[in-house]
Amino acid sequence: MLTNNKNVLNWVDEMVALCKPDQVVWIDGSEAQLNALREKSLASGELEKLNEEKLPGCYLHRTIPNDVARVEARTFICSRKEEDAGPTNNWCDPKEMYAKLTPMYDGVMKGRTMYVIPYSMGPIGSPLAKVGVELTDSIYVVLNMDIMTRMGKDAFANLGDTSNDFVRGLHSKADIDPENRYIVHFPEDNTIWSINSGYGGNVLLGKKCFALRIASYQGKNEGWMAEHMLILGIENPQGEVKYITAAFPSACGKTNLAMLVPPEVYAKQGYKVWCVGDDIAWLKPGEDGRLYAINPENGFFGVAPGTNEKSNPNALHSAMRDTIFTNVVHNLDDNTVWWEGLDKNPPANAVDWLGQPWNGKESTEKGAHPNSRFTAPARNCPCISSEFNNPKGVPVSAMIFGGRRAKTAPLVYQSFNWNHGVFVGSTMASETTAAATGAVGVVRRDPMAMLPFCGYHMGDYFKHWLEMGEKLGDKAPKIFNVNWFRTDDEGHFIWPGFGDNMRVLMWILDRCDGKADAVETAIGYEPKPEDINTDGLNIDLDVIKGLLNVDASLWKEEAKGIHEFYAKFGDRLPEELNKQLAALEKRLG
Ligand code: OXD
Ligand code: MN
Repeated sequence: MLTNNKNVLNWVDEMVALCKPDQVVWIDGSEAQLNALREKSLASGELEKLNEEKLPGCYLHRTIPNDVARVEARTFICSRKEEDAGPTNNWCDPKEMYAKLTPMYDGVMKGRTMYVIPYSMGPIGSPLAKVGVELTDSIYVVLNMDIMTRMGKDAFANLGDTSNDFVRGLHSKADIDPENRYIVHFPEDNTIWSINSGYGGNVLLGKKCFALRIASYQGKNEGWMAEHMLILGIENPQGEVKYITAAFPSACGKTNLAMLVPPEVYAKQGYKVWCVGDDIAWLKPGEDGRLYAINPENGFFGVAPGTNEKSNPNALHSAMRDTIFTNVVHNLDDNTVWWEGLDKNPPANAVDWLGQPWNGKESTEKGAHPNSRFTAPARNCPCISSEFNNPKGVPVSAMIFGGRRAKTAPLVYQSFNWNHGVFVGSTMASETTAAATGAVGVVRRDPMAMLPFCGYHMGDYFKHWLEMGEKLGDKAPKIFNVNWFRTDDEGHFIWPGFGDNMRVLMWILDRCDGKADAVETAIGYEPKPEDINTDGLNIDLDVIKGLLNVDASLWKEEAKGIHEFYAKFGDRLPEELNKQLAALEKRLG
């Protein structure tokens, strides 16, 4: 036992009595203990050791084929009142849910070991950090939590002997039965129960379950925010760093933006980009009244396919050591890994994510699962920020929302003020692309990219955003919207994206510093086309003008869609957002 905290000890005792493991092992986080667990998982086949020279400290894991992604349909927010979960979450009465799941956990760890994982989300000792304890029967979970969180006895030291402020996470792989898979949150009890999955997002309970769903609820009650946002810093040639956070729905390149490589025009002047986080930000007003952000995580749980030297060299290098790969291709020739989009040279002598022999030169099947992952320590990232472990966090100058829109949203615009920015975030959306099944161009709304991750009623969540703006006053970050995905008539992307997105970020920072002009449009402030730096790009001013064009007829359609979407929230939608929508319609004429 690593703690004298009675709240922890009593709860662990209760869960042990329920799950009836053969053994209970407290995870202190020492290398000796972790090494013993690695050895054990190699012996059982749960992990395979990769080439120590090419990929030192790296392992491969395969999940079972029905367990490869988060399961939104089986994810629940069990608040006592149904209306507190809101219309965008699955809800069940907590008593009913405990009654349903308790028999499933009863004796589930017989013949197994229960690992007790203490961990901190955020730098240990930071006023913004929080403690969690995850109980699990999976070594894969222990080893991933070691990368993704600050795990081990120091997390308990920070909790102290009497605090009850820790998140209770209970996970069992059970039989990995998809019919009985549940990812359940009891926000009022600080509790998460996950059963019948072994896949990252469902079982690394510090990540989406705690750091977003439970934390968003805590943040509302405690005056801070848990957001699905990357955090990056841009350093100018004088060595000053300004920080930006950004929320995008999945498949919009969040990890790539977080680790952006500056284009030549900025690199040669001495600009640098630093990554603080690629997925989650916890934000709280600091002593000076500005909003400060920490990344509660300690690693990256990144999507492997499409990650390569060009799209994201920093992520690739992060995953070259001490990394766990899940559901990628195993190259048997040199005992390394491969995935679609890594390079143009798939291995012929390989095993695919299903564990079957796979010849990448001949097979028409994908070798890696599209949602295959790398779990890599943040410390490996070549552009990790020197402030990554700063307990105070970093001051945020700008917040960005974005999505994939073919025609509607311009390359970038600034909201008129905080409340208008909350409106912009609340209407965030992406269009389905030809790559997805179903109709093309269907708008899927994902407010603040939090739709699957908000642990309470989204109407109340918008209200919380508005209240944070009131508290921050003129110290609030400026809010922007970007769209890297405008297409021409042939459906080709117009904007080059990737590192060149920095050109847009620079306008954003210039606006924050009062250094750039703007043009007022119906939807917000836009750059003058000549204020987007195109040095070294083969793009003329007319193209930039096109990228900034606001088509009033499309926006009138958009406003209709927003009305429909807002109707879901009933009277919990803050009146301010209705006012913002009406004002937009008025400006559109
Ligand atoms: C993730 C997600 O895995 O947002 O980060 O789905
Ligand atoms: Mn995410």
